[in-house]
Amino acid sequence: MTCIPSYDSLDKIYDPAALLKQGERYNKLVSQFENLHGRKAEFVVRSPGRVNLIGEHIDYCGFGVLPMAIERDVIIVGATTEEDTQVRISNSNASKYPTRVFDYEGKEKVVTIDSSVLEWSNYFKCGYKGMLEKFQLDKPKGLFLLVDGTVPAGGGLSSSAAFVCASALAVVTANKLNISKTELTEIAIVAERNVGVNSGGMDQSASVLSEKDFALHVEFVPKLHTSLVPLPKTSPKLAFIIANTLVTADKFVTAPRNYNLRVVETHMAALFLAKVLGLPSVDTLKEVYDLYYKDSPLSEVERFSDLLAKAAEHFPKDNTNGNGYTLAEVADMLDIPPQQIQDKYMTRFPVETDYFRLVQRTKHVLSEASRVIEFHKVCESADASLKTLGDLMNASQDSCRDLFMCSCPEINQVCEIARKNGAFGSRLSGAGWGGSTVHLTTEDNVPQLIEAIKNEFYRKAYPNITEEELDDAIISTKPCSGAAIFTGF
Ligand code: NG1
Repeated sequence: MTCIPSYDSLDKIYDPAALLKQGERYNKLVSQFENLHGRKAEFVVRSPGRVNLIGEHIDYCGFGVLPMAIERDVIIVGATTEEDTQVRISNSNASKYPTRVFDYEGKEKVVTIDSSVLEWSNYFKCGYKGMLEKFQLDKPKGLFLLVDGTVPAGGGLSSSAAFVCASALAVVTANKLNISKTELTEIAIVAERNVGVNSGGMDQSASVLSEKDFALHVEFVPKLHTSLVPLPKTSPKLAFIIANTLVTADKFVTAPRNYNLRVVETHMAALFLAKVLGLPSVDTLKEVYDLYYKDSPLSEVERFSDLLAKAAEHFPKDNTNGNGYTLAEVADMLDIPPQQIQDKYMTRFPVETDYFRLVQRTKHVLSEASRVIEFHKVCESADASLKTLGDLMNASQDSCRDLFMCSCPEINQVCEIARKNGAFGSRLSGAGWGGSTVHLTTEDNVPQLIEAIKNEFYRKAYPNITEEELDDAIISTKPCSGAAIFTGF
């Protein structure tokens, strides 16, 4: 069993260039904790955000994705008490995230999470509930906690997963429980759904299972499996830039029209394809792919092209000029009463729409899953070409924009500027509809690319933006290590 690593020095976690700043941050937090809670800190845990290099909106369809952990993270400093089972949780940004206190509600319930409100401590509760449901403790330790996050909220870099994973790890550490990295990840994936978003598993996997200097190929079927992906050793060295559009993509608020709707559309597409291809009823497009090509001599990528062609052949023409199918039409296509579709797919996570765009979503998911496989192959080949990787990223962005409709004008604009200024590939990263973009370039081009995006995008879109805000919005990043316990304080 691979346990969560414990590090006594920050250089096992961060890049040398970041050590001074991170050292100051940790010291400040520990003393802030002691002032706030009037007791010594007993543990410090961290879990990072991630940038997704390729494979967008396909994790919940069961297909593999290729993210990497970044330096931005969530740190939790904590201490325990045997006297009660209360959790007292504060945030270093107290004006935005006020202190909350709640109590353990017993083995069955653990804690109530009201997913109808946007409440920062809900993300902690997800990790807390997930862990205590697993371990069924009679009396978990009372907790004093201080949280500090540097992953921008709603920025497409998985601030929520970083927080849920760090929270789960804090609960494990405080109660001296034993858990593997994979178990922690699996629990965090399910636990995060308690806030009301039907999320996939990419973010929690990247946050927990990443390792310094590698990207991560994450597969979900038949079970969670990750492999470290070396990034090409080019000269000049490859570099990634992350540019946050500063358009806040609040997945929680827009879920019924965006995220959760896409999840439902891809389930419907899977049901339809399974039906017309003579397969048993399934939930995901990955199941369709696996079942249909079980004994096929075709290569993985050929299977995707073949399935795309089959989909084009079988989906009926819609009556809405390409806007998609109504619920009644979908029900007809699936031969299932509309109410049954509502009950199964739209009750726990409600959706709001008149049309379901199954053709476009299927095209995106299958072509994107194929691009992930190609990207992975290129990274592992001896003569990996940044141009080929960049082309795949650009194709992913086009597909997100046109077929999955999860881009936005600001993302499109930043990608165009970047491509004109030496990015091999540029795309949105994460759920989209705002948030961050990721750009592949080489180290020598980083300053020029950052300057171009600052001038042509940020200073125009946000004329009052300060230099400090700019430096926070656009960063060069390297693959960082995953969740860890820090003992060197
Ligand atoms: P964000 O919102 O960027 O953290 C979300 C999902 C992922 C994945 C991407 C789209 C959560 C926690 N994460 O990422 O699982 O589906 O969208 O590829 O919901």
